[in-house]
Amino acid sequence: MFDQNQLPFDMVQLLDENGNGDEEALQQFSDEFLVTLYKWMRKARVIDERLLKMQRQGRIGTYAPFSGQEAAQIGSVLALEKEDWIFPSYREIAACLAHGLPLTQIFHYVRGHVLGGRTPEHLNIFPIQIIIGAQTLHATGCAWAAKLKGEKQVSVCYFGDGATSEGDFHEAMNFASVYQVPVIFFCQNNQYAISVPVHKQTASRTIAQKAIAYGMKGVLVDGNDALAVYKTMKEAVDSARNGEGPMLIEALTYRLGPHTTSDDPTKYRSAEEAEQWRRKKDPLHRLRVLLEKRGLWTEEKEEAWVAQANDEITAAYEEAVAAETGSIVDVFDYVYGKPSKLLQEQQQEAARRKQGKEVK
Ligand SMILES: Cc1ncc(C[n+]2csc(CCOP(=O)(O)OP(=O)(O)O)c2C)c(N)n1
Ligand SMILES: [Mg+2]
Repeated sequence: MFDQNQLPFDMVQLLDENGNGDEEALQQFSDEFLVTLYKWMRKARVIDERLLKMQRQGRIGTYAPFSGQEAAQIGSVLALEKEDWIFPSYREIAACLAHGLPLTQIFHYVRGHVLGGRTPEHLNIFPIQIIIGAQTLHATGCAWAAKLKGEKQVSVCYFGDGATSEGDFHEAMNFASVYQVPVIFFCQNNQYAISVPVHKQTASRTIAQKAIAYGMKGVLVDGNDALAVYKTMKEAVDSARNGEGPMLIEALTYRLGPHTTSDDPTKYRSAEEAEQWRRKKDPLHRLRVLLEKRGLWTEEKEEAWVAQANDEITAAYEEAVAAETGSIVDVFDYVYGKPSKLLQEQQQEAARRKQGKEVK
């Protein structure tokens, strides 16, 4: 039988589960950077927990929690330049925020407001993708455009382990490598696609090794180690920016919560399994230990950071609630740059019905 263990895919890790690592390797990260990284991750955790509660209170719609995946998202996004494009799925709320998306936008999105699908003009963040894997093609196209125009922007698509079974993923990988476009395929392998565990998703030992077939570099990184993720992503982005083509990164992580607020994970995995990850491999814990060793963390600071995050959440929520409710007539404006004749007719009909008070 083919022995996949021969393939060169050791996991990149700088900080182990207890916050220890090679001192020399850790010296490359400044105190300021470590605090920024940790504060973002802490804030992301608070936001995720609040959003989950708000869904239970009926304040927002269906929500896909990302707790456990903060290091993968924040670590990777902080390695980008503001001009770089990101193509998120519904799971990457933390990545979107750290790349500049205002929290109010997230509230618009989870409250089903039309504004939630529109990124403010100056931000290079694609709308949140629900169709599994589709954004891999959009990112590849965007990166190809940058290459043709001679621009230096890199495109990063975020997707899950389940997305690697979609044709879109393979088409995007193939095209990106043939045309050597500056795109990074960043897979958050959180080990489940709803109820399907990763060993039922693929027979490959790693997702990273799928890169070999397309003639591109693949790297497996500990997705709960924010420093390893940052370093891996920085190298990938620098090389793509220098014209050295695409890369596939597999960040091995774990979704601590349900797939979405409509899911009950106890139906397909043991509570014990999730608890083990929460207790032993929490991405925040190991970074906090490092910060503490450097004298950068105290309980008071933590409390202040959490309080600040909570205030921001309350303010963003209130701003979103105060926004004028959209009308059914508006949604047609945001489908294409120039609306088709059919859409125009539908919009006119919606306007007529609205006048007749048949719709809102
Ligand atoms: C093309 C397509 N097929 C099926 C679905 C239904 N669906 C929503 S989420 C999901 C699982 C995706 O798992 P993964 O790619 O691992 O991402 P994760 O949710 O774990 O972040 C599926 C099958 C969909 N949204 N799009
Ligand atoms: Mg998954």
